[in-house]
Amino acid sequence: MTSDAQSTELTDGFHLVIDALKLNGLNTIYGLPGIPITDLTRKAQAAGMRMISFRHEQNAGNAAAIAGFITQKPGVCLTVSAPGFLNGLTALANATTNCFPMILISGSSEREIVDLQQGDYEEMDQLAIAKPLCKAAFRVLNAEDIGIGVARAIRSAVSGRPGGVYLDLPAKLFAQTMDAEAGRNSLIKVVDAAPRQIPAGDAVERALALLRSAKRPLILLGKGAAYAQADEAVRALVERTGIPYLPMSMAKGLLPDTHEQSAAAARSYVLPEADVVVLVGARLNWLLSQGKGKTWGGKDHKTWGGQKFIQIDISPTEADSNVRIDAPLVGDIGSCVSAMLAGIGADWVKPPADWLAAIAERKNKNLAKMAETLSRDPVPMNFHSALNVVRDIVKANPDAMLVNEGANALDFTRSIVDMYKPRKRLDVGTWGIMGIGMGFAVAAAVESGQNVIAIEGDSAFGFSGMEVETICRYDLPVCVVVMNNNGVYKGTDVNPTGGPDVAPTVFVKGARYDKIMEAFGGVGVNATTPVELRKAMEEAISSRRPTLINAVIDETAGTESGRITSLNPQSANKK
Ligand code: ADP
Ligand code: TZD
Ligand code: MG
Repeated sequence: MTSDAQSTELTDGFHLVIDALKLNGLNTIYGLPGIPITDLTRKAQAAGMRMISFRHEQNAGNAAAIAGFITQKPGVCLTVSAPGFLNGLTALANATTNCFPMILISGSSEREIVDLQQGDYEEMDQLAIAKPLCKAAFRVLNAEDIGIGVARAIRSAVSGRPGGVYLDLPAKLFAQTMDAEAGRNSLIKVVDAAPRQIPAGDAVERALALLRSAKRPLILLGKGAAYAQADEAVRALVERTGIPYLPMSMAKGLLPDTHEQSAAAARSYVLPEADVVVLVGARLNWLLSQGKGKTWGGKDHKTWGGQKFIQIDISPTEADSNVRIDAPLVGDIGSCVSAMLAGIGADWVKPPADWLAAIAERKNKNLAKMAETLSRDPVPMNFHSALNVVRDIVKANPDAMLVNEGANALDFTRSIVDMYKPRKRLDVGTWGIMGIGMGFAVAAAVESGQNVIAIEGDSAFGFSGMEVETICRYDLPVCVVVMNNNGVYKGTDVNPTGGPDVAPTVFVKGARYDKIMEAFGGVGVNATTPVELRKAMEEAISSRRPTLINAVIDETAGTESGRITSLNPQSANKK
C-alpha cells in the first residue's frame, strides 16, 4: 500500500451491513449472537439500531416475520451458522407460507472448507438448504456487494407476494475492508420496493359485472387485506356495496367485529348459500376447505358448491389453485379495491333484502346463544368464562395487540374475542404452527409500543416460553395468559396400559406457569376464577409490566385438535 492509500478512511463488512440496513429504514434486528456475528450485534447497537436478543433463534425469526406483517418492511432476523441458521429457518419458512416479508441473515462458515466438506466449525451449505423454503436466497462474498445483496433481499421480500428471504454472509466477509467512500457509494437505498400493481381495466369490469349479477354475494377478507394497509378502501368496498363479509382470522378487526355487515356468526350459513364470493387477500386453502365440499354446499367433501369467485390477489398464479376463479383481479389490494370502488358508482344496488335478513336471523340467534354461554360462571373456570374476561379487556383496550396460539385456546379466542382495529390479531396462520407466541409478542410490543395480550394454550406456550426472560429484559408491556388445561387439547387422557408414563397429551397437573415470569422479575398471577383473571389483566394493562397469568382451566374442557378434529386420520383398528 502507498502511504496515500493508508491515510484513506476504511470501512468493513460489519459496518457496510449495518449501514445498508439503516439506509433502508431497517432499524431493528431480532437475533441471537455467536460466531461469526457477535460483533455485528454489538456494532449494530452502537450504531443506534435496536438489537433485540432472544434465547432461541426460532423466536427471533418469528418476531422478525410478524414485524414484517405489521410494518410492511421486512423484519430482520440474525443468527449464527448451521444450528442457529436451522433454528431460524422454521420461522423463515413460516413467514414465506404466510406471505410475511422477512430477511433471515445468517453468518456462515468458510466457503472453501464447507464446499469441500472438510469439517469446519458449524459447517453447512446454508444457501442450498434455505432455497426451497423461502422466496429468494442470496450470498454475498465481497464487501463491495453488500449493498446489492441487501437491496435484492429487500425487494424480494416485499415486492409482489411478500415472503421470506435468506441472506448468507460468510464469516470472512465481515472483516473485509474497503475504502469508506467507495463503500458508501456501493450502498443502495431501494426506491419503490413494493411497487403498486394496478389491475387491468377489463379485469375490473369482469369482476364488477359478476358482482352485479349476484343474488347472495359475500366478501371474504384475508390476512393479505390486513397486510395491504388499504383499510379505508376495504371498508368502503364493504359499506358501499352493502355486501356481508367474513374475516379470516388475522383479518379480524379490519372492520370492527361488531360491524352490522359481519357474517362471522353465520359462517356455516353464508358459505354454502353465497352465489358470488369476493376473495380479498385470502387463499382458498384448507382454512376455506379448498373452496369446495360440504362447507360450500357441495354434495360430498370434493364437490364444488357452485359458487362463482372474484379473487383479488397480488399473485397472478393464485387463481384456479383449487376451484375455478371466474374473475381474477391481479394487483395490490389498495389498487384493486380502489378500481372496483371507482367502477361501482353511486347507483349500486345493495344485495337483496331476503339474503341480508336470512343472515341477520342466523347471526342474531347464534350471538344470543353465545351471550348465554358466556354469562355462565362454571367451577372450575372453562375457556368460555375465561375468554369472556379477555373479550371485555380487549373491548376496553382496542389498541392492544392480541397474540394467540393453541388448539382450543386458539379457536375459542378467535370466535369469542372481538377485534376492533386492523392488524391487531396475530396468530398461528396458514400452517397452524405452535411456537409463534413469545416471538410475536416481543415484536408486537417493540413495533407498536402498545400493550400486548398473548392468549396461549399451555402446550403452545411451552414452545417459546423461555422468552419470558426476553420480555422481562426489555421490560415489554406483555401480558401472557396461559390457558392451563393440563395438556395438549385437554388433560384427561390416560395411559391405557396402566404403566407409570402419563398419556402423550398430558402434562404435569396443576403446573404454575406464573412462577416462570416471577423468576425473571415480572409479575406472576395464578387465576382460578374470572374475577381473579380480570383483576390481573387490568393490572397488567395499566402497569404495562411483564405479566404471566396462569389461568386454571377445566382439564376436561377441550376437544381433540379444537375445531379441526376431522383432520386427524382414523385408525381402522379401534385399539
Ligand atoms: P388468510 O389465511 O387470511 O385466508 P392467506 O394467507 O391465505 O390469507 O392469503 C393471503 C393472500 O394475500 C395471498 O394469496 C397473498 O398473495 C395476498 N396478498 C398479500 N399481500 C397482498 C397485497 N398487498 N395485495 C394483494 N394481495 C396480497
Ligand atoms: N408442533 C407444531 C410446531 N405445530 C403444531 N401445530 C403442532 C405441533 C400440533 N399441535 C397443534 O396443532 S395444537 C397443539 C399442538 C401440539 C397444542 C394444543 O394444546 P394447547 O391448547 O395446550 O396449546 P389447548 O387449549 O389445550 O387445546
Ligand atoms: Mg392445553
